[in-house]
Amino acid sequence: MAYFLGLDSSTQSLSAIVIDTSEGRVVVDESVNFGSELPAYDSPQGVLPSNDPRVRHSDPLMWVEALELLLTRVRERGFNWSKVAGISGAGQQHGSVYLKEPLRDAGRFKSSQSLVDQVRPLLSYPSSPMWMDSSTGEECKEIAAAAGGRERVLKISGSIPIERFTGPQIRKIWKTQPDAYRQTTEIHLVSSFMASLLTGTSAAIDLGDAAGMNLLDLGTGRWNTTLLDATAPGLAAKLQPPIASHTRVGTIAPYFIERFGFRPGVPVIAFTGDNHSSLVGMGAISPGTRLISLGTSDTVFAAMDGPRTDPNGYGHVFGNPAGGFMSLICFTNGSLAREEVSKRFGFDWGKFAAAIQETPTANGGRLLFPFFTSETTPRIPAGVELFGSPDFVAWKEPKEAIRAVVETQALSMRRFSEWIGHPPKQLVLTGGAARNPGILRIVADVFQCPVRTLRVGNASALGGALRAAQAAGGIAWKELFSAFVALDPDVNVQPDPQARLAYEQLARAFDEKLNARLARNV
Ligand code: XUL
Repeated sequence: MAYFLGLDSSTQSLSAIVIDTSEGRVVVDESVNFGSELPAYDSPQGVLPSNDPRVRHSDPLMWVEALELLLTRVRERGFNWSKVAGISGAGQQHGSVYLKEPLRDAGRFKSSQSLVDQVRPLLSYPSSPMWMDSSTGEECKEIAAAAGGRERVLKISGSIPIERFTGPQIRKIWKTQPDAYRQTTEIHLVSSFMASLLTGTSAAIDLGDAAGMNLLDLGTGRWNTTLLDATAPGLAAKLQPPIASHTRVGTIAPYFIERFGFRPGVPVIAFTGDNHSSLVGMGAISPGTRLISLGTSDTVFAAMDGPRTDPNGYGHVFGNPAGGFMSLICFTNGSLAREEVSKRFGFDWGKFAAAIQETPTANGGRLLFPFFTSETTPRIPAGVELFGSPDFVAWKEPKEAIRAVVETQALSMRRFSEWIGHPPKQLVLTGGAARNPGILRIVADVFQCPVRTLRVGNASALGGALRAAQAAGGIAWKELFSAFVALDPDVNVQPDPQARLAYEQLARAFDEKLNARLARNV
């Protein structure tokens, strides 16, 4: 059999891609949107409402229900799940799920009942702190102090203590929900939780995603005792040892065989983080290509030849699921900010694209700090600011505001990715916004670097399918990439040398204003 399934449990949706490796074709490409299709979870953008703007949690049962809905839908559209020979996938990074008991018996989920009803009683804490959460500033300080300082945590784990990372989030649960913490026997990331559902048994966290927890020793690939102790008591017992990303974590559980017609014995390969999976789905597992994913968050990432860390503490080093390391910088206000500005003017994506076409390079010096929610790079509380003409500042120049948000985001990506080293020779973009030619032009001109996109849009779900084909099907990366990862021949945006000067000036203004804002927040 030559069919492999990749899943991507991201912030706003769950997606599935099935590849047919004998024909080199994508045969299923389907998504469930949490906000519009599962309104009962009250999470229009995949996140539960909260009175505190720093607190961001999701309902893990929403992900469970989305899985059932997605598998049902694909089957109803005529695909036969018995064709699938291997499964892997990805989850949004950092989010954690708290279970009362580890899953040991693959047969415990009965196909006569819904999966949601069977998972609900297993949760020791009803919601999952997720990557948009920025409420753990105190916990980060405490962890740094207990572990010998931020620099030491950076050296061990590849990142200073970061609010959204799982370790600080676990510490907060321990401090604020001691009963729930005590009842928890196993903590999962979104990735290992999804894999555990599919196998019916607890899947370990993979080394790639584990690096986003502030708990892993990047050098040894083991949980670090100093960091575990600095985070919460008894934590080691609640985490299985991390595993290499190509590990087979089990086979498909009877529940899915009986309910959806999967073949018994189909291997499930460890799930990883969504950015890690995109690295694979973009065919960039070796150093050389700089990638930008324009999703709910925007991320800039690349495979690395060694674990170099960001001296400013914004960037991260994660495990590369194909071995070695990857760098990553995450900008929380990605699509989130683009959507907010569009909503403000009632613009759809067509009008958004036109606005960029109808406004000039560097926008007469206008800038829009798009921090609709607190930002992680740079670390800054929520607060939107506009700089430019009085009308612009008063939100009376819609087209200019659209261009300004995209230009400011691109300038920020350039400034905060410099530590990766070697200016990129080419940028490959993915994510919904990468279909917008105006955004591609701005990125090419700001970075003064050619910009390409890929033919298959959902790089993270594709990465899951490719990882399944490599690990379960024994197919070489090279073969998989040449069949499935093609640059779009119609998109090759060369930088305009004349834009260089305009953007150098705008970059100086951006740096000045951002430094002033950062100084205010100290
Ligand atoms: C990366 C990060 C986000 C999430 C969302 O560190 O927090 O990119 O993975 O998808």
